[in-house]
Amino acid sequence: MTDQSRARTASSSRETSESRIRLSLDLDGTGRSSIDTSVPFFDHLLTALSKHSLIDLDVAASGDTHIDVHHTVEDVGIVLGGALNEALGDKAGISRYGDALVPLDEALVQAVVDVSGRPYLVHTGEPEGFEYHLIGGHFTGSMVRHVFEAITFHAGITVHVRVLGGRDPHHIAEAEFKAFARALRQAVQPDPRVSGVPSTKGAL
Ligand SMILES: [Mn+2]
Repeated sequence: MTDQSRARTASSSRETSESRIRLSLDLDGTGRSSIDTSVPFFDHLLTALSKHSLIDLDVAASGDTHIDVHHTVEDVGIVLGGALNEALGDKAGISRYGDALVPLDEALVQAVVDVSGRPYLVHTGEPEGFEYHLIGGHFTGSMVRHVFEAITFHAGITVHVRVLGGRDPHHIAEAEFKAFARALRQAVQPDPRVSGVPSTKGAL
C-alpha cells in the first residue's frame, strides 16, 4: 500500500541568467491553479494541464522573453518535471499507466503516460508548419514538443503524444496538453489494489 499519509506535493525554484521560476504542485489536488509565467499562451496551457489532471499547480516565472519565450517556457518544463518526480516519491501504490484521447473541435490527440522511471518521449503528428506558427503572436509551435521533452526528461516518465488530427494550432496545442493531463491524472492516481511499487522489478 502507498503511504496515504504522505502529502504528494513538491515545491521547487530555479534561477539562471535566463529565467527565474517558482513552482509548487499537489498531485492530490482538485485542479486549482495560479499561473503567471509572463507567457500568456503558456499560462493557458498550464491552466488546462492543472484543470484536467486535477494536479494543483502554482507557477510564477519570469525571464528573458524580450529575446524569445524559449528559455522561460523550457525552464518551467524542467522545474515542473522535477517537481512531478519529487512529488511521486517512491511511486508506491500508483496506477502507473494512463491514457487519454481528447478532442478540441477538429483537433484530436492521444496521450499515454507510463510513470516508468525512464525518460522517453515519442511525439508525432503535428501538421507541417505547426512548429513555425506563432500561437497568440508569441508562442512558437515548436515549443509544444520542447516543453514535453523537458517535462518528460525531468519527471523520468515515458510519454507518447500522437496528434491524430487538427488544423488550428491553438486547438492542437491545447488538445495536446489536455490529453497529457488526462493521461497523467490516471497514471499518478493511487490504486487501492496495488501493493507497493507497481513493477516486477520492485522499483521505478
Ligand atoms: Mn531549448
